[in-house]
Amino acid sequence: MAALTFELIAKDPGSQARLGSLTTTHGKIETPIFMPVGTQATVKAMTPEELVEVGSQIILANTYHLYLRPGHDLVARLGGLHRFMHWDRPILTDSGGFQVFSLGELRKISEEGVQFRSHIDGSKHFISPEVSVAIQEALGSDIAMCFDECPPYPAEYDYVKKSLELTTRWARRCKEAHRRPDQALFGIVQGGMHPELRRESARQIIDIGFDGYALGGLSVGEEREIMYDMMQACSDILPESSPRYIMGIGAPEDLIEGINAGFDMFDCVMPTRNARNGALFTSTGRINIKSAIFAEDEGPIDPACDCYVCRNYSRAYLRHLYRSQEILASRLNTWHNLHFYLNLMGEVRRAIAEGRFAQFRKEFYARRAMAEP
Ligand code: PRF
Ligand code: ZN
Repeated sequence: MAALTFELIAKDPGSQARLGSLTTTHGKIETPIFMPVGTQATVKAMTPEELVEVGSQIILANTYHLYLRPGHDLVARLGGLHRFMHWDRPILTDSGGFQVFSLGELRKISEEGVQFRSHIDGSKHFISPEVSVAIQEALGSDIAMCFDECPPYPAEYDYVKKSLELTTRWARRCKEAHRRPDQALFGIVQGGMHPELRRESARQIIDIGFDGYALGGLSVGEEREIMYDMMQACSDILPESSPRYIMGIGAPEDLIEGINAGFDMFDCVMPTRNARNGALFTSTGRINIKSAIFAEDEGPIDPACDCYVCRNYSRAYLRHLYRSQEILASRLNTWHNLHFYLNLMGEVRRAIAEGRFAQFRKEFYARRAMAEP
């Protein structure tokens, strides 16, 4: 059995949006899909049962963090990541590339790999494409990602060109090092904010051949329009028969634009991190629950939401919990935000299945009084 199969179920007539079904070792997921981020083998504030309750089908975990603590060998000895964290559905692991590059001063890049110091205790480490693959195999995720270099923004054309070529050489090494027949491996397209470099990177990564393709290096400080242009630059080059993933994206409107450009998978800390800061998503836009205007508001976060939180708690109570720094504030806010994201993906899938995604996208912006990009 292949580690991964992707079935294209429908294509929207008025856009590039696709409806698909992705089968992994730990089961099937429907696409387009949002993957909640569980960096440390936990989606902060939620049990796995609660993640299922809000509609999660697949989650993301991070190689860098789990390598440093508790260690991938320990996780392997305890039966792998699924068993360790009590999550028996699909898991995608990011390769550590992006996380290591975010360390700034603490890292050094060479052809061989990246040397860095731990953000936890300052100890010295080295991750190469081979090491990243070995860690992800030990963790036992369903989908592993290639080890890539995410160039900073802004960056010079020549730097970005050299960087994408390094990412290609690393991708080849990842594919050669990858052994687990029950784990899929995705390639990552880089190329900064230059459409021709994006296309060049995409061609090189496709040439090597992977189970799926991701866009890295987006949402690193560039304007939204530029990010959307990069999605468009790659979408007609990527093979139609493979799943396409945009890494670390984004706000609800970024997901809509990614789907509109033909992408299938997304992940971002935004719903979970924002929740812990009191920023909540609604069908008409974002609110901050700490605002005084909610002090005596008996209504739910979003009258259009049917989640457990919106059915049972008022804005006034949630504001009180947040201001009192109660643990329940993080739990309930995360619950609602994840439900919001996953429900949005469900609505998107229904719209594509019925051939009305273009109309859905228009209404999405109209509800928020936002201009369409
Ligand atoms: N590479 C990897 N993971 C990532 C990114 C990347 O470029 C991004 C950029 N948005 C998020 N996560 N490996
Ligand atoms: Zn809700």
